Amino acid sequence: MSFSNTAFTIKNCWLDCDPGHDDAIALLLALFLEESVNPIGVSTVNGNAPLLKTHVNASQLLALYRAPTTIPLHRGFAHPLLKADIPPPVSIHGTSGLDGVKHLPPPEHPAVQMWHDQHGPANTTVIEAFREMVESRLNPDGSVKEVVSVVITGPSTNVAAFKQKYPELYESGVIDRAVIMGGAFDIPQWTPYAEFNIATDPDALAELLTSRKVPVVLAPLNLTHQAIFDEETHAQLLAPGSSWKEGEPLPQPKSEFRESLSTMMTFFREAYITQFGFTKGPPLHDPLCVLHLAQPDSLAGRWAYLTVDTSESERNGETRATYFSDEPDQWEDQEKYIGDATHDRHPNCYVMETLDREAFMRVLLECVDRAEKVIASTPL
Ligand SMILES: [Ca+2]
Repeated sequence: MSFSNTAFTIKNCWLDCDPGHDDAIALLLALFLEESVNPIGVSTVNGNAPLLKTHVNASQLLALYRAPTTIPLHRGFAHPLLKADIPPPVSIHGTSGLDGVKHLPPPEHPAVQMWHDQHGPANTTVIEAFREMVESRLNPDGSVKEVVSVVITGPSTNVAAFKQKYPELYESGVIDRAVIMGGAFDIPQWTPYAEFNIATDPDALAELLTSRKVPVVLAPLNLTHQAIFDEETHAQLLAPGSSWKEGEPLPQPKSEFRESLSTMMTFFREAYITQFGFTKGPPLHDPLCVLHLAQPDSLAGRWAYLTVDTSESERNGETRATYFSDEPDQWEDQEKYIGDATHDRHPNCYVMETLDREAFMRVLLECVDRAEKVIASTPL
Protein backbone atom coordinates (compact mmCIF):
# COMPACT_ATOMS: atom_id res chain seq x y z
CA MET A 1 0.00 0.00 0.00
CA SER A 2 1.45 3.34 -1.00
CA PHE A 3 -0.17 6.73 -1.44
CA SER A 4 2.88 8.32 -3.06
CA ASN A 5 5.71 7.46 -5.37
CA THR A 6 8.09 9.54 -3.35
CA ALA A 7 9.62 8.39 -0.11
CA PHE A 8 8.01 9.98 2.88
CA THR A 9 8.32 10.06 6.58
CA ILE A 10 5.39 10.13 8.96
CA LYS A 11 4.36 13.71 9.69
CA ASN A 12 3.21 14.66 13.16
CA CYS A 13 -0.01 16.61 12.69
CA TRP A 14 -1.93 18.82 15.09
CA LEU A 15 -5.38 19.63 13.67
CA ASP A 16 -6.89 22.95 14.74
CA CYS A 17 -10.44 23.00 13.40
CA ASP A 18 -14.02 24.33 13.50
CA PRO A 19 -16.17 21.38 12.35
CA GLY A 20 -17.75 21.93 9.85
CA HIS A 21 -18.59 19.33 7.16
CA ASP A 22 -15.24 19.64 5.39
CA ASP A 23 -13.34 19.77 8.70
CA ALA A 24 -14.92 16.39 9.38
CA ILE A 25 -13.24 14.99 6.27
CA ALA A 26 -9.93 16.63 7.22
CA LEU A 27 -10.15 14.81 10.57
CA LEU A 28 -10.92 11.55 8.78
CA LEU A 29 -7.75 11.89 6.70
CA ALA A 30 -5.64 12.93 9.70
CA LEU A 31 -6.76 9.81 11.58
CA PHE A 32 -6.59 7.25 8.79
CA LEU A 33 -3.61 8.25 6.60
CA GLU A 34 -1.60 6.19 9.02
CA GLU A 35 1.48 5.58 6.83
CA SER A 36 2.10 9.26 6.39
CA VAL A 37 0.28 11.28 9.08
CA ASN A 38 0.51 10.86 12.85
CA PRO A 39 -2.29 12.79 14.59
CA ILE A 40 -0.93 14.11 17.89
CA GLY A 41 -3.64 16.56 18.92
CA VAL A 42 -6.87 18.30 17.98
CA SER A 43 -8.15 21.71 19.02
CA THR A 44 -11.35 23.58 18.30
CA VAL A 45 -12.09 27.21 17.54
CA ASN A 46 -14.97 29.54 16.86
CA GLY A 47 -15.77 29.66 13.14
CA ASN A 48 -18.33 27.60 11.26
CA ALA A 49 -20.39 27.78 14.46
CA PRO A 50 -19.78 29.22 17.93
CA LEU A 51 -17.05 27.42 19.87
CA LEU A 52 -19.43 25.52 22.13
CA LYS A 53 -20.89 23.89 19.03
CA THR A 54 -17.70 23.24 17.09
CA HIS A 55 -16.28 21.60 20.22
CA VAL A 56 -19.30 19.31 20.51
CA ASN A 57 -19.02 18.51 16.82
CA ALA A 58 -15.34 17.62 17.12
CA SER A 59 -16.15 15.40 20.11
CA GLN A 60 -18.86 13.61 18.15
CA LEU A 61 -16.58 13.10 15.15
CA LEU A 62 -13.72 11.71 17.25
CA ALA A 63 -16.17 9.25 18.79
CA LEU A 64 -17.67 8.37 15.41
CA TYR A 65 -14.22 7.67 13.96
CA ARG A 66 -13.14 5.72 17.08
CA ALA A 67 -10.07 7.95 17.37
CA PRO A 68 -7.39 6.73 19.78
CA THR A 69 -8.20 8.22 23.18
CA THR A 70 -4.53 9.12 23.56
CA ILE A 71 -5.10 12.04 21.16
CA PRO A 72 -5.98 15.12 23.22
CA LEU A 73 -8.86 17.40 22.26
CA HIS A 74 -8.49 20.99 23.45
CA ARG A 75 -11.09 23.72 23.49
CA GLY A 76 -9.75 26.91 21.96
CA PHE A 77 -10.87 30.48 21.45
CA ALA A 78 -14.51 31.54 21.33
CA HIS A 79 -13.77 34.87 19.65
CA PRO A 80 -11.21 36.37 17.25
CA LEU A 81 -8.03 37.94 18.62
CA LEU A 82 -9.03 41.58 18.17
CA LYS A 83 -12.08 42.10 16.03
CA ALA A 84 -15.76 41.53 16.69
CA ASP A 85 -17.32 38.20 15.74
CA ILE A 86 -18.79 37.89 12.29
CA PRO A 87 -21.96 35.78 11.99
CA PRO A 88 -21.33 32.06 11.47
CA PRO A 89 -22.06 30.66 8.00
CA VAL A 90 -25.37 29.06 8.93
CA SER A 91 -26.35 28.83 5.26
CA ILE A 92 -23.41 26.48 4.61
CA HIS A 93 -23.09 24.35 7.76
CA GLY A 94 -26.45 24.82 9.51
CA THR A 95 -26.99 26.17 13.02
CA SER A 96 -25.01 23.39 14.70
CA GLY A 97 -22.08 23.76 12.30
CA LEU A 98 -22.55 20.13 11.33
CA ASP A 99 -26.22 19.87 10.38
CA GLY A 100 -27.81 17.01 8.49
CA VAL A 101 -25.48 14.17 9.52
CA LYS A 102 -27.14 10.86 10.40
CA HIS A 103 -25.74 8.37 12.93
CA LEU A 104 -23.41 10.75 14.74
CA PRO A 105 -23.03 9.56 18.34
CA PRO A 106 -25.23 11.98 20.32
CA PRO A 107 -23.62 14.65 22.54
CA GLU A 108 -24.77 12.84 25.71
CA HIS A 109 -23.10 9.56 24.71
CA PRO A 110 -20.34 8.71 27.23
CA ALA A 111 -17.76 8.39 24.44
CA VAL A 112 -18.60 11.88 23.19
CA GLN A 113 -18.62 13.23 26.75
CA MET A 114 -15.16 11.78 27.30
CA TRP A 115 -13.78 13.84 24.42
CA HIS A 116 -15.86 16.88 25.23
CA ASP A 117 -14.86 17.16 28.89
CA GLN A 118 -11.24 16.11 28.49
CA HIS A 119 -9.87 19.57 29.15
CA GLY A 120 -11.04 22.75 30.79
CA PRO A 121 -13.00 25.57 29.25
CA ALA A 122 -10.50 28.42 29.49
CA ASN A 123 -8.86 29.91 26.44
CA THR A 124 -5.47 29.53 28.08
CA THR A 125 -5.87 25.77 27.91
CA VAL A 126 -5.15 25.58 24.22
CA ILE A 127 -2.18 27.93 24.52
CA GLU A 128 -0.69 25.79 27.27
CA ALA A 129 -1.43 22.67 25.25
CA PHE A 130 0.66 24.04 22.39
CA ARG A 131 3.37 25.01 24.87
CA GLU A 132 3.54 21.48 26.25
CA MET A 133 3.46 20.00 22.76
CA VAL A 134 6.48 22.07 21.70
CA GLU A 135 8.45 21.81 24.96
CA SER A 136 8.16 18.03 25.00
CA ARG A 137 9.89 17.96 21.61
CA LEU A 138 12.86 20.11 22.59
CA ASN A 139 16.07 18.79 24.10
CA PRO A 140 17.54 20.62 27.12
CA ASP A 141 20.06 22.33 24.78
CA GLY A 142 17.23 23.68 22.62
CA SER A 143 17.74 21.26 19.75
CA VAL A 144 14.66 19.69 18.20
CA LYS A 145 13.74 16.06 18.85
CA GLU A 146 10.99 15.92 16.25
CA VAL A 147 8.94 18.38 14.25
CA VAL A 148 5.18 18.93 14.12
CA SER A 149 3.05 20.39 11.34
CA VAL A 150 0.10 22.44 12.53
CA VAL A 151 -2.95 22.18 10.28
CA ILE A 152 -5.48 24.98 10.69
CA THR A 153 -8.87 24.47 9.05
CA GLY A 154 -10.72 27.29 10.81
CA PRO A 155 -9.75 30.82 11.80
CA SER A 156 -6.08 30.91 12.95
CA THR A 157 -6.91 32.37 16.39
CA ASN A 158 -5.60 29.54 18.60
CA VAL A 159 -2.20 29.21 16.98
CA ALA A 160 -1.71 32.98 16.71
CA ALA A 161 -2.51 33.36 20.40
CA PHE A 162 0.09 30.70 21.19
CA LYS A 163 2.66 32.52 19.03
CA GLN A 164 1.91 35.80 20.80
CA LYS A 165 2.36 34.33 24.27
CA TYR A 166 5.32 32.04 23.51
CA PRO A 167 7.05 33.45 20.40
CA GLU A 168 10.31 31.67 21.16
CA LEU A 169 8.55 28.31 21.34
CA TYR A 170 6.59 28.97 18.15
CA GLU A 171 9.90 29.71 16.40
CA SER A 172 11.90 26.98 18.16
CA GLY A 173 12.01 24.74 15.10
CA VAL A 174 9.53 22.19 16.45
CA ILE A 175 6.68 23.58 14.34
CA ASP A 176 7.83 23.21 10.74
CA ARG A 177 4.79 24.80 9.04
CA ALA A 178 1.26 26.10 9.56
CA VAL A 179 -0.94 24.61 6.86
CA ILE A 180 -3.97 26.87 6.58
CA MET A 181 -7.22 26.56 4.67
CA GLY A 182 -8.05 30.13 3.84
CA GLY A 183 -7.73 33.06 1.53
CA ALA A 184 -8.67 33.57 -2.08
CA PHE A 185 -7.26 35.38 -5.08
CA ASP A 186 -9.50 37.13 -7.60
CA ILE A 187 -12.54 34.89 -7.22
CA PRO A 188 -15.87 35.36 -5.42
CA GLN A 189 -15.48 35.07 -1.67
CA TRP A 190 -17.44 35.18 1.58
CA THR A 191 -17.16 38.98 1.70
CA PRO A 192 -16.47 40.93 -1.50
CA TYR A 193 -12.73 40.64 -0.72
CA ALA A 194 -12.14 37.92 1.86
CA GLU A 195 -12.55 34.19 2.36
CA PHE A 196 -14.48 33.21 5.54
CA ASN A 197 -11.67 31.79 7.73
CA ILE A 198 -9.48 34.82 7.11
CA ALA A 199 -12.33 37.34 7.28
CA THR A 200 -13.20 35.94 10.71
CA ASP A 201 -9.75 36.62 12.18
CA PRO A 202 -7.38 38.43 9.79
CA ASP A 203 -5.19 39.57 12.69
CA ALA A 204 -4.45 35.93 13.52
CA LEU A 205 -3.19 35.19 10.01
CA ALA A 206 -1.20 38.45 10.03
CA GLU A 207 0.48 37.30 13.25
CA LEU A 208 1.52 33.96 11.75
CA LEU A 209 2.83 35.65 8.59
CA THR A 210 5.40 37.62 10.60
CA SER A 211 7.33 34.43 11.35
CA ARG A 212 10.67 33.89 9.61
CA LYS A 213 10.91 30.32 10.90
CA VAL A 214 7.44 28.84 10.37
CA PRO A 215 6.12 29.27 6.84
CA VAL A 216 2.43 29.24 6.11
CA VAL A 217 1.21 26.70 3.55
CA LEU A 218 -2.01 28.10 2.15
CA ALA A 219 -4.95 26.22 0.65
CA PRO A 220 -6.96 29.12 -0.84
CA LEU A 221 -10.35 28.83 -2.47
CA ASN A 222 -8.66 28.87 -5.89
CA LEU A 223 -7.23 25.46 -4.96
CA THR A 224 -10.06 24.01 -2.92
CA HIS A 225 -12.65 24.69 -5.62
CA GLN A 226 -10.85 21.99 -7.63
CA ALA A 227 -11.71 19.42 -4.91
CA ILE A 228 -15.25 18.83 -6.05
CA PHE A 229 -16.97 15.89 -4.35
CA ASP A 230 -19.00 14.81 -7.38
CA GLU A 231 -21.77 12.24 -7.66
CA GLU A 232 -19.40 9.61 -9.07
CA THR A 233 -17.30 9.87 -5.91
CA HIS A 234 -20.46 9.90 -3.84
CA ALA A 235 -21.57 6.63 -5.43
CA GLN A 236 -18.20 5.05 -4.61
CA LEU A 237 -18.46 6.38 -1.06
CA LEU A 238 -21.84 4.70 -0.62
CA ALA A 239 -20.97 1.45 -2.37
CA PRO A 240 -17.31 0.77 -3.28
CA GLY A 241 -16.96 -0.73 -6.74
CA SER A 242 -20.42 0.46 -7.74
CA SER A 243 -21.12 0.65 -11.49
CA TRP A 244 -23.23 3.77 -10.94
CA LYS A 245 -23.79 5.92 -14.05
CA GLU A 246 -24.71 9.58 -14.19
CA GLY A 247 -28.45 10.10 -14.06
CA GLU A 248 -29.11 6.97 -11.99
CA PRO A 249 -30.19 7.14 -8.34
CA LEU A 250 -27.23 6.84 -5.97
CA PRO A 251 -26.66 3.30 -4.64
CA GLN A 252 -27.73 2.20 -1.18
CA PRO A 253 -25.10 2.68 1.54
CA LYS A 254 -23.08 -0.44 2.36
CA SER A 255 -22.89 0.51 6.02
CA GLU A 256 -24.27 2.93 8.57
CA PHE A 257 -20.93 4.74 8.56
CA ARG A 258 -21.11 5.28 4.81
CA GLU A 259 -24.63 6.58 5.20
CA SER A 260 -23.39 8.98 7.86
CA LEU A 261 -20.72 10.42 5.55
CA SER A 262 -23.17 10.45 2.65
CA THR A 263 -25.66 12.57 4.57
CA MET A 264 -22.79 14.86 5.57
CA MET A 265 -21.87 15.35 1.90
CA THR A 266 -25.49 15.71 0.80
CA PHE A 267 -26.12 18.57 3.26
CA PHE A 268 -22.93 20.29 2.08
CA ARG A 269 -23.83 19.70 -1.55
CA GLU A 270 -27.28 21.25 -1.16
CA ALA A 271 -25.78 24.27 0.61
CA TYR A 272 -23.30 24.83 -2.21
CA ILE A 273 -26.00 24.51 -4.85
CA THR A 274 -28.25 26.99 -3.06
CA GLN A 275 -25.63 29.50 -1.97
CA PHE A 276 -23.02 29.38 -4.72
CA GLY A 277 -24.53 27.47 -7.66
CA PHE A 278 -21.99 24.62 -7.44
CA THR A 279 -24.04 22.07 -9.40
CA LYS A 280 -21.35 19.37 -9.71
CA GLY A 281 -20.79 18.98 -5.98
CA PRO A 282 -19.37 20.74 -2.95
CA PRO A 283 -15.67 21.65 -2.71
CA LEU A 284 -13.87 19.76 0.06
CA HIS A 285 -11.67 22.60 1.27
CA ASP A 286 -10.17 21.50 4.56
CA PRO A 287 -8.87 17.97 3.86
CA LEU A 288 -6.44 19.37 1.27
CA CYS A 289 -4.34 20.68 4.15
CA VAL A 290 -3.89 17.13 5.44
CA LEU A 291 -3.31 15.86 1.91
CA HIS A 292 -0.38 18.28 1.64
CA LEU A 293 1.31 16.46 4.54
CA ALA A 294 0.62 13.01 3.17
CA GLN A 295 1.05 13.52 -0.53
CA PRO A 296 2.65 16.89 -1.34
CA ASP A 297 3.15 15.91 -4.98
CA SER A 298 -0.64 15.97 -5.46
CA LEU A 299 -0.63 19.71 -4.76
CA ALA A 300 1.56 22.06 -6.78
CA GLY A 301 2.20 25.59 -5.62
CA ARG A 302 4.49 28.59 -5.55
CA TRP A 303 6.40 30.46 -2.88
CA ALA A 304 5.11 33.93 -2.18
CA TYR A 305 5.22 36.87 0.15
CA LEU A 306 1.70 36.92 1.54
CA THR A 307 -0.01 39.81 3.28
CA VAL A 308 -3.49 40.14 4.70
CA ASP A 309 -5.60 43.26 5.09
CA THR A 310 -6.36 43.90 8.76
CA SER A 311 -7.97 47.28 8.31
CA GLU A 312 -11.51 47.96 9.41
CA SER A 313 -12.40 48.65 5.77
CA GLU A 314 -14.40 46.47 3.40
CA ARG A 315 -11.09 44.86 2.39
CA ASN A 316 -10.68 43.36 5.88
CA GLY A 317 -9.26 39.85 5.46
CA GLU A 318 -8.19 40.24 1.83
CA THR A 319 -5.09 38.14 1.03
CA ARG A 320 -2.47 39.39 -1.44
CA ALA A 321 0.45 37.34 -2.75
CA THR A 322 3.65 38.46 -4.44
CA TYR A 323 5.15 35.38 -6.08
CA PHE A 324 8.85 34.59 -6.36
CA SER A 325 8.46 32.62 -9.57
CA ASP A 326 6.08 32.18 -12.48
CA GLU A 327 6.72 28.44 -12.43
CA PRO A 328 5.57 25.93 -9.80
CA ASP A 329 7.98 25.48 -6.91
CA GLN A 330 8.45 22.60 -4.54
CA TRP A 331 7.62 23.00 -0.87
CA GLU A 332 11.32 22.36 -0.23
CA ASP A 333 12.33 25.30 -2.48
CA GLN A 334 11.89 28.00 0.15
CA GLU A 335 15.63 28.25 0.84
CA LYS A 336 16.46 29.42 -2.66
CA TYR A 337 14.35 32.55 -2.22
CA ILE A 338 15.62 33.57 1.21
CA GLY A 339 17.94 36.49 0.75
CA ASP A 340 16.91 36.82 -2.90
CA ALA A 341 18.54 40.13 -3.84
CA THR A 342 15.97 40.77 -6.55
CA HIS A 343 13.18 40.59 -4.01
CA ASP A 344 12.88 42.62 -0.84
CA ARG A 345 10.25 40.33 0.65
CA HIS A 346 10.81 37.10 2.55
CA PRO A 347 9.13 33.90 1.36
CA ASN A 348 6.57 33.45 4.14
CA CYS A 349 3.96 31.39 2.35
CA TYR A 350 3.71 28.44 -0.01
CA VAL A 351 0.47 29.00 -1.92
CA MET A 352 -0.96 25.72 -3.19
CA GLU A 353 -2.51 26.21 -6.62
CA THR A 354 -3.32 22.98 -8.44
CA LEU A 355 -4.72 19.68 -7.22
CA ASP A 356 -4.52 16.16 -8.61
CA ARG A 357 -8.22 15.61 -7.93
CA GLU A 358 -8.24 11.92 -8.80
CA ALA A 359 -5.41 11.24 -6.37
CA PHE A 360 -7.27 13.13 -3.65
CA MET A 361 -10.49 11.19 -4.16
CA ARG A 362 -8.56 7.89 -4.08
CA VAL A 363 -7.03 8.88 -0.76
CA LEU A 364 -10.40 9.95 0.60
CA LEU A 365 -12.16 6.70 -0.35
CA GLU A 366 -9.26 4.63 0.99
CA CYS A 367 -9.60 6.43 4.34
CA VAL A 368 -13.33 5.68 4.35
CA ASP A 369 -12.57 1.98 3.79
CA ARG A 370 -10.16 1.94 6.67
CA ALA A 371 -12.43 3.85 9.01
CA GLU A 372 -15.33 1.56 8.18
CA LYS A 373 -13.29 -1.50 9.22
CA VAL A 374 -12.16 0.09 12.48
CA ILE A 375 -15.69 1.22 13.33
CA ALA A 376 -17.14 -2.23 12.55
CA SER A 377 -14.75 -3.85 14.98
CA THR A 378 -14.81 -1.18 17.72
CA PRO A 379 -18.11 -0.75 19.57
CA LEU A 380 -18.63 2.65 21.13
CA1 LIG B 1 -13.20 24.61 8.62
